[in-house]
Amino acid sequence: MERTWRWFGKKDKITLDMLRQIGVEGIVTALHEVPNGEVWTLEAIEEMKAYIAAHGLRWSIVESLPVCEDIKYGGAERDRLIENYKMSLANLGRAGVRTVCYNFMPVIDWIRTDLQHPWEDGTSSLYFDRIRFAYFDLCILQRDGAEKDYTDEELAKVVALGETISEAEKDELIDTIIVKTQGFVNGNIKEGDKNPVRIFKDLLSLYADIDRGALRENLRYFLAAIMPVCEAYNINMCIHPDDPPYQMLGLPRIVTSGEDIDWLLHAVDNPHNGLTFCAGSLSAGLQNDVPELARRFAQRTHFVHLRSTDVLPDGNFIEASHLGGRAHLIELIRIFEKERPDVPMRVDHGRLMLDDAEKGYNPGYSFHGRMLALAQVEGMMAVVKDELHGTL
Ligand code: DNO
Repeated sequence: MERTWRWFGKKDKITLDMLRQIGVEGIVTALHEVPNGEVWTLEAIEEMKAYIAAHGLRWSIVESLPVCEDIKYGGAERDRLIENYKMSLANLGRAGVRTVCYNFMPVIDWIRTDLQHPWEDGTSSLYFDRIRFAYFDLCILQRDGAEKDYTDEELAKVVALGETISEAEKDELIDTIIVKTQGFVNGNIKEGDKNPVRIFKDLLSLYADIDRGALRENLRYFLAAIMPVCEAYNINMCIHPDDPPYQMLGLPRIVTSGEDIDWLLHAVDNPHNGLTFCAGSLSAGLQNDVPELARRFAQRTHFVHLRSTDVLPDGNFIEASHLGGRAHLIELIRIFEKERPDVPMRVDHGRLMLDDAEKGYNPGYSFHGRMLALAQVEGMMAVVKDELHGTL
């Protein structure tokens, strides 16, 4: 597998020179400064590509070319925005950047409640706490019908939390769930936006009439519309699974399981319609046997995210070590090294360790934590390659 790294552009505190030193071959990035829905120009793409090449690296993957909400819920602007998306894809193709990661999660991309959940060894990781999330849903958003999504026991715990949570903790929860984890991935809400809860509730209301079936049809419509451009420019689209892979906030989520992936790959049965195999996201759903999914979908996987989670008995989940957890990365590496030896892979998320916490990196995207994970993954890759080809 190609060793890639998610880099957030020239403003990233982690420089391309640093990445060369740690064995990165390919860069995963986006034109983060272009507002969602606007066309990525050929000039801007070529400028980014040349900057990366000047540092001895290549631009391997776009993560992400964001899909606007209008396309997801089928709003009035859908066709115009799809035309813009096609123009961006064509420009990427002209520049020779041919793998594009995107997601089709309504309103909110990945969801976590804690950015610095402490580990015993002094490091910290991302975390999802179901009761704190339920508190956000029930007591901060005050979403209609939210109680139906939680058990009586969970509702009682939310009431108990309400008695102790401080205003600062409430603000932090809002900031984590809908601002800090979203802004930097070109989400709907950015740092500094006034009244994020209001914006968020307005966004949720766009999906009042959209169920899983309707969202699937909108994904099919989008993919069918862009496939001719993907064929013309040999671009592989790779959809990112929902993180975590289950229904939340009354929103439909449609990339949660083998059945969902099977549906979307068949709905538009074209090799350019493929998958980002995000092992971490898939592993957070107990319905998923991650190596089994890798075996099933390796041929339509164009990009791999190596990360793992542990799901705890109360429905919480924690980002595990890359050497542990439900994703079983060593088995995934065996599968992909055999089936798709050239597929790009990036380590996904890392713990905060050493001086990472002081640097203000984007949540999940620490330097030392990811570097440690990359070293672990490289070690596993070397062993697997030796098993397969006796190359060492
Ligand atoms: C979070 C990321 C996601 C991912 C998008 C892809 O860490 O894995 O934000 O980049 O969902 O579109």
